[in-house]
Amino acid sequence: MTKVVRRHWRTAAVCAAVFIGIVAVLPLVAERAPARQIVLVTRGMTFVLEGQPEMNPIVRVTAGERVRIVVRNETPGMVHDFAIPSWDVATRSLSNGQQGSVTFEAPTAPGTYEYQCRPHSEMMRGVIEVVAR
Ligand SMILES: [Cu+2]
Repeated sequence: MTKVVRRHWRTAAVCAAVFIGIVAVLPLVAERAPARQIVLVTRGMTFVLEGQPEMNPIVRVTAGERVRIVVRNETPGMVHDFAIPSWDVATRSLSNGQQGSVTFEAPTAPGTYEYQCRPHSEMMRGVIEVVAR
């Protein structure tokens, strides 16, 4: 083989390797669609959306949407968590200054679901509203 032909073979092999690599990785990337992030912080014995005043707000998500809810405990001296009992998701217990998260795919049908802090479920509770696309 001449030098030129050998170089072409090497280029073709590199291209093939890159192509196979892309094809192999694409399904993984597609499965991990980025989740929209919603940040809740605790204020005393309530939840608020970061930067907003409303206590225990309605958290709106779109049907089928992939969502990550990050919860940060900003209540000195209190342990909180965040759970959506009917979906069986919950953070671990969070001390002041700690944060946890839950990631989920919202149901495809509109509806309302309760969220709560399990240790203080009488005061720290609200609704996740799944709205139609
Ligand atoms: Cu709590």
